[in-house]
Amino acid sequence: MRVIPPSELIINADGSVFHLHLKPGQLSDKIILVGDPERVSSVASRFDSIECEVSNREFHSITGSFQGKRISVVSHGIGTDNIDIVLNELDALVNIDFTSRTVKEIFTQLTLVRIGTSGGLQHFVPVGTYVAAERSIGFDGVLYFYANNKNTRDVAFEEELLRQLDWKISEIRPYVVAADKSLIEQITSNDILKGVTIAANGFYGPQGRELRLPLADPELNKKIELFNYNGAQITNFEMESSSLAGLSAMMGHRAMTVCCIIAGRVDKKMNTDYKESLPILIDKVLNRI
Ligand code: R1P
Repeated sequence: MRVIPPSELIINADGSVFHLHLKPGQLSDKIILVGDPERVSSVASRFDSIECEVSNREFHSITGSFQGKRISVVSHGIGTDNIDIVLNELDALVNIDFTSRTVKEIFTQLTLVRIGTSGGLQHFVPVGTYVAAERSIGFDGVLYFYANNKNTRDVAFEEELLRQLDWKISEIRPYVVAADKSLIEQITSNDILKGVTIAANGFYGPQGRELRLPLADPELNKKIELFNYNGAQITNFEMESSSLAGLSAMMGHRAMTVCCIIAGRVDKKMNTDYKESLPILIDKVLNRI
């Protein structure tokens, strides 16, 4: 059996995993992921009891009980690269024996729901809408570093995307992955739109925001708005759903992202009071997870 060396799986002196600072046993198999470390406290404020709370860098975690369900809420910061850290460490906490440094014989499946904020890319996705990423388009490259990533990707969708967007950024090939189907059914209802979400690898240029630096393809957002693949249109931009869905599928976990639209990128509108609409989404996910 392969023993994973200390340089590959870094365990802190107190027995916790390198970045998250969680120890095996402190994590529930039901996990809510949020970007903002402060949002962790907001989710946990609804818990009936708190079991543990740890914090390191942007990674803030609380495990507790909500109406009889043991739930962990973990912040991942911003970006698909952070998701690589969070997913690998969450998976290691349940599927690797920290003493023998070997993969456990019995697999533990995690259920992961990311609650995020997002920019709408269509008139039918106005500020205030809740959108679940049934499919994600990754502008990042995280998945490409793992073997057999093609098995989790929708290559036909990717080809159509490159064609319709007349993709000019040849150094990057966007990839397409699906969220866990059963989890999407469990979490969404008529109140949450099922959409196609782009996980951008940046907030400004990669989402078509031009401040001082000109864009490589100034027409990209317009083409994204017009894209249509068998009736599916691209609904929103955020920054994590692709690597979350892709890595989770490859590891055998159930994962999805649901976002509250706080900016209308087509209408050029912004809701700076979004902290008011997120609690409603948090309650829906807590009740349904
Ligand atoms: C950018 O401001 C951040 O907000 C969105 C993006 O995905 C990115 O993480 O989500 P969160 O509000 O969950 O962080």
